[in-house]
Amino acid sequence: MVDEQTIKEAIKAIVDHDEAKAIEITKKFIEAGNNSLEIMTEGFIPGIGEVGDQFGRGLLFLPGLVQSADVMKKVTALVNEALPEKQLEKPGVVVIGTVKGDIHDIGKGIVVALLRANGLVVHDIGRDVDTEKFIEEAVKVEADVIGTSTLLTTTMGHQKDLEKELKKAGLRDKFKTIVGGAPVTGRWAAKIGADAYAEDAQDSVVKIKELIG
Ligand code: B1M
Repeated sequence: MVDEQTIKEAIKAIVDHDEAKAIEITKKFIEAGNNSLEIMTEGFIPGIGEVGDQFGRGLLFLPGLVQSADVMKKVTALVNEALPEKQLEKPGVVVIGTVKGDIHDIGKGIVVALLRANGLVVHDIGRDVDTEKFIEEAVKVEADVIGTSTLLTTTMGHQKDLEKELKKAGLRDKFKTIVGGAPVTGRWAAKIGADAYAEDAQDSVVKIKELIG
């Protein structure tokens, strides 16, 4: 449980791209023995959401967005490092990346960290990733699940391309697929034929465990 004051300060630190303050809040929160993910979901994610709203309404320009994103990356690294780890007897293998044309990777980074913390073996192949690369990597590491993230409406179509390319290669039954990202919905997942949709990092752990059985 994060107190109101800390939530307000965390949101402000991201909006003001105040790196020192954001790091101070994160360290204090973690050192007090709290679950690091709480400050992320209750403070920093709403903070970057506010930045995105301001950008979308033309109240903030790209340099401001970039600076807030940089602070977000720093605190995400601290939060991810502090996640407690679980061991699984037979861990599932997941290949994950952000689709071609999209460089947003903060949310994917949180998903990756939480999956690893829950004992899954995760191959993070980065951002701006070609559809072919997802398939190549999944075959190479004998993945159970391929996960694609996208934040742009203009790049969502690459999640559909993956389904098509898997079918074309005769590999659709070999892997389960999961899609996520701010513009993605369960309806979109069903429409393109993905096996699952996850709303956030916690949901991705639940859904991937269900997929792996
Ligand atoms: Co950009 N951006 N951005 N941006 N950016 C958005 C997405 C936007 C909505 C802002 C806006 O206009 N209001 C808008 C997209 C509009 C649209 O497509 N409809 C936008 C735009 C337009 C752009 C540029 C085109 C701007 C420009 O250059 N003119 C450009 C695109 C560059 C490109 O990709 N080719 C751009 C660039 C950037 C930065 C580089 C400055 C930076 C990204 C830095 C980085 O990621 N390394 C950035 C940021 C930070 C944002 C916003 C503000 C925040 C995104 C974020 O990190 N959210 C965003 C506005 C917003 O989302 N409100 C915006 C926090 C993160 C924890 O949430 O990523 O949703 P999210 O991840 C969640 C869930 O979605 C889910 O779990 C995560 C954790 O809870 N999830 C998954 C995500 N992936 C998953 C995968 C799964 C399962 C769950 O399974 C596989």
